[in-house]
Amino acid sequence: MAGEPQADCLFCKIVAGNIPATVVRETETTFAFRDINPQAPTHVLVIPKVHYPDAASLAAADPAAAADVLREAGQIAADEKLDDHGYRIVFNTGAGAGQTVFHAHAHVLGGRGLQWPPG
Ligand code: DGP
Repeated sequence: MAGEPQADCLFCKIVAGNIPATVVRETETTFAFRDINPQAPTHVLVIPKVHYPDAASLAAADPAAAADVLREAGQIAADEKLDDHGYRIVFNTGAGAGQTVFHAHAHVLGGRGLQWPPG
């Protein structure tokens, strides 16, 4: 069923504690952990505990959970003191845009200068 944990989803397994991760924050609806392949000094992934394949489908089905992900991203940026120099929240959507894990997730990136446009 939409939103339910998927047996073959890496991030559902991380939420369930079946795959270890360096946890940054957890709320009733979200889970945040450090990216295994960091692209910046701070690189945290914020995911909803419910399973949707990308951010747009999450927002359409469960706007409150999508808002929770964004709020957590902002809180992590503040906790990691990224506000002074700016940071980026990225939702890669679709394989052509670099999405490799099809469970909605926000990348929170900061701690270095970030170029625009991104590659
Ligand atoms: P994306 O390419 O936007 O789908 O981002 C997926 C991210 O997930 C990518 O930056 C690497 C990260 N990742 C993949 N496998 C693992 C894992 O097992 N643990 C952690 N912490 N991160 C992972």
